[in-house]
Amino acid sequence: MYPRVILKATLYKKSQQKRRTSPCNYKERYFVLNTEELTYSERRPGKKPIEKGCIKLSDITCVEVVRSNVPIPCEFKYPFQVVYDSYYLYVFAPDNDCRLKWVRALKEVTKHNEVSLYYHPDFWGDGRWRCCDRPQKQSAGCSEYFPSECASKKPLPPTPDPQRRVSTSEDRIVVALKNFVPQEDTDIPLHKDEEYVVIDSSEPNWWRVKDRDGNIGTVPFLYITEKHSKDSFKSFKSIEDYEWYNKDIARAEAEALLMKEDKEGAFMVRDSRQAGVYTVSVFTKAPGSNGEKNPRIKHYLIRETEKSLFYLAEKYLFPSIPELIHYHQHNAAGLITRLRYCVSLDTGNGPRMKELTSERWELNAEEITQGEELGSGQFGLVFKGLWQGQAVAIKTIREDAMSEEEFKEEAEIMTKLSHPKLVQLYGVCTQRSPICLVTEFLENGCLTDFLRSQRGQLSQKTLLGMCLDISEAMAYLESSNFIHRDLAARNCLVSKDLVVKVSDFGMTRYVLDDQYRSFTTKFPVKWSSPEVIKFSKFSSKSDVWSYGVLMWEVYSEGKLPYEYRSNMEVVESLNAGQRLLKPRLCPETVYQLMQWCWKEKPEDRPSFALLFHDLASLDDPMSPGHFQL
Ligand code: 4IP
Repeated sequence: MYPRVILKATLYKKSQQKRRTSPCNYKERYFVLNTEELTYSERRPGKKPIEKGCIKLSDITCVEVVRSNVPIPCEFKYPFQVVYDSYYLYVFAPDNDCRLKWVRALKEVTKHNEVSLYYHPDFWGDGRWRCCDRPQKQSAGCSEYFPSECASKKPLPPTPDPQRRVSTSEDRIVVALKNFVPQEDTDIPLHKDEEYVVIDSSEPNWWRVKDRDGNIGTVPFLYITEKHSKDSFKSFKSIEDYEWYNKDIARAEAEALLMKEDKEGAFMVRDSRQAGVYTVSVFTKAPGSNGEKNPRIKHYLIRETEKSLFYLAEKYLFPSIPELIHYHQHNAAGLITRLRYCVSLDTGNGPRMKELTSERWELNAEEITQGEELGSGQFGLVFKGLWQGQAVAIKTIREDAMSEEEFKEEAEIMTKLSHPKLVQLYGVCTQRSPICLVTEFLENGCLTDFLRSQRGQLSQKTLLGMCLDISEAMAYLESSNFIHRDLAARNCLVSKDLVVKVSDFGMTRYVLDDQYRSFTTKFPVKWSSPEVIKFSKFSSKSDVWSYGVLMWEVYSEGKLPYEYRSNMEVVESLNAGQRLLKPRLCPETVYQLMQWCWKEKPEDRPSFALLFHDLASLDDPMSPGHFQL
């Protein structure tokens, strides 16, 4: 009897590189799964298919989706893995439905095999498992493997209890830093500021969590942060236990304390003149609609509905005052500003600003040793230094150069962004003055200076390799929904092994210099896309435009784009459809990619994943490094 065909489709596969010298490539293959084997063939128009590989189902020990944020250099972007005889076959489906269909079918036909107990959820590449960093390809997996569909199926959500309690006191709680839209069946959505219980944190990039309705699923680690018990209103009994509450402070005294602090969003909760009622007093410098003087203190009465729910300026209702304050610490929602800092009267020492939590991006000043000056950056002087035994760059922040409060809000996300081609932000030290950012140190400094110093000595391979490194980092930022906003050679650094890394991502949002913010002298017009120049509309596609200019800088060996033209002249020439000319060293194929980046409409420009793929295909396939997943 012939085996019965279960599934067939055209998919992509990555070569398995069974031998040390096997090339790394991605090929379109026609896959057929029948009741005995999985085969893949090359199909050529008008010719008989040529079988290229055949895997006996009885040899398969694991079939699972691959979870990765590495850019995928082929047209199909949904990877899954078939492990057999200690080989790893990576197959790429065109969409998630197709991928799950194959994974389910393969799991079903192999569920009685002697399967693995553990597997690697991410790719093997660059000599390590991306999921657990182990350097041996044959090392045991780092995540539990569920051989059949039902074993990994999501449990039915429990009936929500009347209190809608998310957790018990022993649970590990995380809070969503951002909204997250599920990308796969096994993901659940995240809603900013909501709490989730951690179920499994063994995978570094994707944690399994439970939401308040009992749904369990995976979410990106980057988007969540552990909740500090100190921050939890559930562990407090009375309003008097909170740092933001000041008993027995009159309105005038509260105003004086807050004015002295002089920080946007500094606030306190105090007793109102009406007995049993509380007031929130907030400091602001925001312009008022009625010509109110600046800076000033706004006072909001905490009101109560008939059903004993509390609210402030707008009717966002909360069962308790601590929950109300917690919400407005994250959302202005009708207030003049978000409640950023609580100020309390500390008898003996005068007013004291209290941070709500000891953030994990906050570095201990005593562990940082400052060394020689390296130069001056956007916010102040940069020094070489030592932190935890490693060389670091210390970027000091001049007083009034940075919007510190806004930066701190995003600092945790930025420290979590981690990729071999991104300059790692280790943390921030706010205990010293001036405050400083501590980042990875790269020996060869800024890319512009490096290109200029090496003029005439850089090979085509090196130039292309630099562009590839940057596109890889940017593909990672793109997949993390993070916009750089100031991508240029001056914001890239070069390591001692000539790896180029992208730095200062997202930092322009915190620049307080008006010349920078208001599109005048310091605004990087020459790197900006038309929609940024016209409407300040930043996106990953506006980063792609800047990337085109950055490629031009690389192939011009560090020249200034539109060298002798003013910003105004550049804008006029762009409006007239003109673009930068091909640098002498730039091959036609690379220039075509630059021109693609400079399409007028953002949607006509390529994604970074595609740019990475196209650049990789121009590279020498035998070269180590760039092609490896
Ligand atoms: C080949 O590269 C193809 O990618 C093969 O895939 C692959 O075999 C070979 O890997 C790889 O060397 P070239 O076409 O450039 O020679 P396919 O057979 O689908 O064409 P796998 O084993 O991945 O099917 P090695 O490691 O088997 O050499």
